[in-house]
Amino acid sequence: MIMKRRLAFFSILIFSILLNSCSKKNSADSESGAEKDKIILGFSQIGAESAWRIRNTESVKEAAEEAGIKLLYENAEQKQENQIKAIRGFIMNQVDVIAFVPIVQDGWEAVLTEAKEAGIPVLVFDRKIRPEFAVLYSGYVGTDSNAEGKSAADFLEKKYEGMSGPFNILELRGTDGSSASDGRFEGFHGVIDSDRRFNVIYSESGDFMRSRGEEIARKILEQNGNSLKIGGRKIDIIFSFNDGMTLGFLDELERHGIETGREITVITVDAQQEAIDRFRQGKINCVVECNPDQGRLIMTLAQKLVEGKGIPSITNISEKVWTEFDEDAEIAPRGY
Ligand code: GYE
Repeated sequence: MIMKRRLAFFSILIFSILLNSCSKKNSADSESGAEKDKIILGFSQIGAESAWRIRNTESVKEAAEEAGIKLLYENAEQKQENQIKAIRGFIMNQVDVIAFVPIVQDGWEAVLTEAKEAGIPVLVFDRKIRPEFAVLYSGYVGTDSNAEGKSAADFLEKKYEGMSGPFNILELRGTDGSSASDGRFEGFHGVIDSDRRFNVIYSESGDFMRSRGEEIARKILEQNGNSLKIGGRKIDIIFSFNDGMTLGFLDELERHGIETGREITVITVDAQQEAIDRFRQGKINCVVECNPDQGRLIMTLAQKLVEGKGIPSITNISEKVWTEFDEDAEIAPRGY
């Protein structure tokens, strides 16, 4: 498809050169000239697994338009092999710069080596790859997943301060092997594992998907006589690694008349509008923000790379945390 677009672009170019040689220069010609001078950014997105991701993609498209950058966009539909194919396509088409969201941390060495050999700078965007491959790309831009997990644990330490426990935790992980999920896991466990009051008694991956959050809740309720228990033990805390899974899980609990926010503490990550609304209703106790609006940053860094300038090896987006302790805090409308 990219090849076709590239071919189409060259055909238009050749056509306009021919036209130019037999007629006076007109506005169509100068337009194709401007097109030709644009920076071409190949962007491989992982898919549309969550509302967060959909907003993230929009943000990149909007920012490219605004910056006058030509975007070659590929949606990998949650498959790493599609991402590798897309990146190879970008290399073949000799784009000026590549940005991609690595669905998981492993498996990028070969394709990134090819990009490096072709002299095309690469931005690793939103999710990280293994640190040992840092020489293969120009920089990382995105969220700090470790810090997000730690914020969730810090909230628990504050909320349960002075209480003896034990407190049973149900954990909903995102895509295993992704830095977004693994980072949140490490940040969270780095704090709670050394506090004996907290026990994670159930952990499952819902792949960051709302439908999976709902499915997991349904399964647990079915197996435990319609109450939120695991093997007879009551769940006190739900930590879900993204809003999509949280909302799916809470929808299912609500259908069974199970309320959250008082007896059951809920922590979620992302801060999409629906999660903020439930936070306002007292059904979610802590929202750790993960900001999807990273498009402009990508364009600024892409432009620098094309100009041959250096960029920082890590650029983190600033993020907030809202908890029941500051429930009156102003939260700007989220827009997604
Ligand atoms: O939290 C989630 C998603 O990679 C940080 O991916 C991102 C995560 C985000 O689909 O909703």
